[in-house]
Amino acid sequence: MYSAAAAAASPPRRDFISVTLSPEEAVGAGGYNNSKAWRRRSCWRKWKQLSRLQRSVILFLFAFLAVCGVISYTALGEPWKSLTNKSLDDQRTKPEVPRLKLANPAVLPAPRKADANLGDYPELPPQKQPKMPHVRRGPPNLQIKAPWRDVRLKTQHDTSKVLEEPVQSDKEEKTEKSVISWRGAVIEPDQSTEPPSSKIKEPEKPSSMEAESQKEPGKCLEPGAVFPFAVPINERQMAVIEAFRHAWKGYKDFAWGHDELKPLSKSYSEWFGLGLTLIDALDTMWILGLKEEFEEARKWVADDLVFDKNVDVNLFESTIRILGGLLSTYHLSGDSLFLEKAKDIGNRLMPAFNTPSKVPYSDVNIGRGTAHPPRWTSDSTVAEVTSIQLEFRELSRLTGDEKFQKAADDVMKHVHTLSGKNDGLVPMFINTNSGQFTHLGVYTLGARADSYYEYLLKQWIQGGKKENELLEDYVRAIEGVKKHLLQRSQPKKLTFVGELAHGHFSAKMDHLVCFLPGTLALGAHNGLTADHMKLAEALIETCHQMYVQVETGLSPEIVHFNLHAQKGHKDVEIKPADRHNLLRPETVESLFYMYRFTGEKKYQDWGWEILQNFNKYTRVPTGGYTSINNVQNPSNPEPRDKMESFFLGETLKYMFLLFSDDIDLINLDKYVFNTEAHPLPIWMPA
Ligand code: DMJ
Repeated sequence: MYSAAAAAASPPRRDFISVTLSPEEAVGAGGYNNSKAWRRRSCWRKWKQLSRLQRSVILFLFAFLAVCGVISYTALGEPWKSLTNKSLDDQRTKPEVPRLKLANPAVLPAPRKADANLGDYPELPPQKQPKMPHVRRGPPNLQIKAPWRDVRLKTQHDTSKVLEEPVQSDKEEKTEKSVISWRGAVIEPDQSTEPPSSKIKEPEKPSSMEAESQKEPGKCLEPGAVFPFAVPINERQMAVIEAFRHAWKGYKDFAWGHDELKPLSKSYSEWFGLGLTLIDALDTMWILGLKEEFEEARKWVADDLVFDKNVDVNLFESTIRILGGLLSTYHLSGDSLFLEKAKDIGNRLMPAFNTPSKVPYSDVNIGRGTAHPPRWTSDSTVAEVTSIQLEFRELSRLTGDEKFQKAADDVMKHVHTLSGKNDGLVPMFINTNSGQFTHLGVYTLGARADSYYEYLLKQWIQGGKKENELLEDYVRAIEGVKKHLLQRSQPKKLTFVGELAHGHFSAKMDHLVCFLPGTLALGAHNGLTADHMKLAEALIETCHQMYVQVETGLSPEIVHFNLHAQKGHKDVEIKPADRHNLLRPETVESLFYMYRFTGEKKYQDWGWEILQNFNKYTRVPTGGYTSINNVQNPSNPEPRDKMESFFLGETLKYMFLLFSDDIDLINLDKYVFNTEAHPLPIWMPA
């Protein structure tokens, strides 16, 4: 959802007037004289020497600072009240938690979504992995024994581009320390929020639909049960399983229990310190039928996953990856361990909603129960606060505790009423104090806004298509996209979704926008008009072209489309800062929906090409796949040494489902995928 490259693009122009005092002026012509009267006269003389413009600017600056001071004093009033002696003591005495390194706030005043992981965050220096007893080195075991499906993988011919020398591990940075703070003020949890240990009601019995689905093949099976695929898996699915096992081998060997694998330096990086890749991958292993791997991972969750940690997590990222991953794994496996863990993290995330507006803060300390926005702003990202609802609503349904759903639904109801939209399109930021949109006038379907649109439709589907406001907002927004953001490129006349900034159209499209064809197709499948499907077909062709028009056959993070035909120019142009590929899933995700709903084989073929190219340019022989820096250079794609958790959580899962001809393998009339590809059940009418 977040693109640091996008955020870093076009830093604001900084105008300033410099006032230079020469050394002579500074000490006075007659040498140094420190008397008060002299200093007063000297200052006055310097002031008089300034031009009228310089004096006006200085006076204006003073006036501006004074006004800012008054405003922030007012705005900070509430949080400052919560600054207690105890929390200050904590600040002084307790060890502080590592925090994300801040981008230069003066240049990038907005909150960052950390998922881009573009090297801005402190990473632990590569460490020698303690040898885990269960770590299996050597060739992966390619055979899965009964009672699970017997997957005998032909060893895929490794066409990998050899990613020869391990790159230098990222610059080692000392982690910046901080206590949970908002501009220096410690924010205490609202007393009304239940502490993590609060008693939660017994899980609800599975809904009638779940009960029904448990009788069916491939649905909500008991752990350890055979996963009976109605349709035998095919060669392409086997290739996905092989890719998954290769990625998993790297994770197991070098990053077990840590957030992300660094496959080249054979180490890992921590973001939240919660085994992110492992949790994100749980339901993929279940769906792919990798029982052995699943059981090992389950054991880690049971024995080692602890949320009682003094660590800041991003509300959105931990909701979609951790809470979403645990909930879907609970549904697929029926194993209550995952529901217990889901309740635990869900409770620990709740302090984020304790804001004046109820629009949640971006960050929560899950050990302390405190929450805060980024240090340099009280804004949250619109996509982040509106893309946590599927998970919190499902948690309420399962636990019978409505507080999760209420907090999440309140945000949507509030956003529904807000002004500042443009034909249903929303700005990218929202203020947690006022609850109003900020940075008005900029509209994108990419970073910081994308999954707002996705979750409007998906919540409506999850809730049984009854919540009309969600549908209205979704349909209006798609009309807004058509009216303001659609254009056609040259020479191929590809339909693409650009961006609008204060009335100016930009032909820029993030790869993230490639979720949209899939979402449009899902809407059409659920009864929305046929023109949504037509648009989906046009846009998935465009996303496909974002791969095939590039030298490696892999899409960059961002493209710019040519609006005018120029000899020798393709539709897609790539700026040097945008030519990385993070193994993102969005195009494969949309290909999956398109194939499910149309049955057109070309979508499978397009996905197959992408898998081949991931194998060719991003596969690391010793295990794992890596993000790359340059999709335009097949002879050196410049590996980045990072395997994002969504490669296992999303990309490979959608690949496997795309190549399947079994519509009951996560039936889209029974499950809705969260934005991290974790399937959650659609609620049946009571
Ligand atoms: C994932 O974390 C989610 O799909 C999110 O919605 C967008 N960013 C990444 C994948 O690109």
